[in-house]
Amino acid sequence: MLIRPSCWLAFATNGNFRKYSIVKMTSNWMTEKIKISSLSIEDKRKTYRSNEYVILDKVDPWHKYVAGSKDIENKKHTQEDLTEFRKIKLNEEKNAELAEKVSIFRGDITKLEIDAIVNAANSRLKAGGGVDGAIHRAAGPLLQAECNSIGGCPTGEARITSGYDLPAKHVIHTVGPQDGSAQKLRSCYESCFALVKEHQIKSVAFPCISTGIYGFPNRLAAHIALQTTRQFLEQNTDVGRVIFCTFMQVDVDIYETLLQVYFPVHEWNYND
Ligand code: AR6
Repeated sequence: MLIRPSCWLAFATNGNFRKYSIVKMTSNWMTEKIKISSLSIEDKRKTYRSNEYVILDKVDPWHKYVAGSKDIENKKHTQEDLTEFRKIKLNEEKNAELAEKVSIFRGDITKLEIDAIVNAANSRLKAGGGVDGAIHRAAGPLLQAECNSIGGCPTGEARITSGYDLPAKHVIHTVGPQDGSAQKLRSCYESCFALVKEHQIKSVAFPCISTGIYGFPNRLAAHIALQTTRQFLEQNTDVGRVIFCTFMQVDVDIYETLLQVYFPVHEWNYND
């Protein structure tokens, strides 16, 4: 029987047991990681901390989302949006295929039952606030134990762990910039996609990295997310779904506007 991780945390309050319990936490996360990866989906669902989870089929692909939203075409991009958009060149032949692969999901990223969710972490990989705090609470203490074994992550890079009690199999931790650097935020998305490719992840969800506590401008952050995603999906056909998880109304509006530009569902696009 696997002893619940909370027992080890309780033991850690006693000085004599501290070292012993940390060793146990380390072996615990390794054991649990292996165990989770071998569970059937039915058994894995019994380990989730919350009964509310969202399966991938319940997240509409972008072309369906557009068809089902009455006023979405009233959300117009600006001239500045087009200037930013024209920094990348689309392979227009991929428009229809890619409009089935990207999605907007509004809500709590910890509910998604997918291959990987991305965490907007800090460079020490210590549970913080915002989406990071939500992910650690939903995954349980073994997530922190595995993060501790990694040690840290520089800004603009990414590290992967198991998802433990989350519905997501993996968590990809990336550290967004605190200084407004667009280059470093781009590097976050590219580093996450490098791990997606390396680990053969088929579905991944991103929160709006750096736009909360780290204060990055929401609109430019969305351009960077969409540019890197478009470029990755054009080159990597194995990945089936990329979900943009929006939590604030401001981001819902921005993503609904800009996805129409980067992932056009019409015959034409804004480079014409
Ligand atoms: N699901 C999806 N998105 C969420 C959730 C959630 N449960 N909770 C918040 N967001 P932030 P950052 C959105 O501040 O700016 C932590 O302390 C939120 O509305 O979480 O990269 C870390 O440890 C916003 O749109 O991340 C770091 O120290 C987005 O997630 C620092 O915050 C990102 O906001 C990282 O700051």
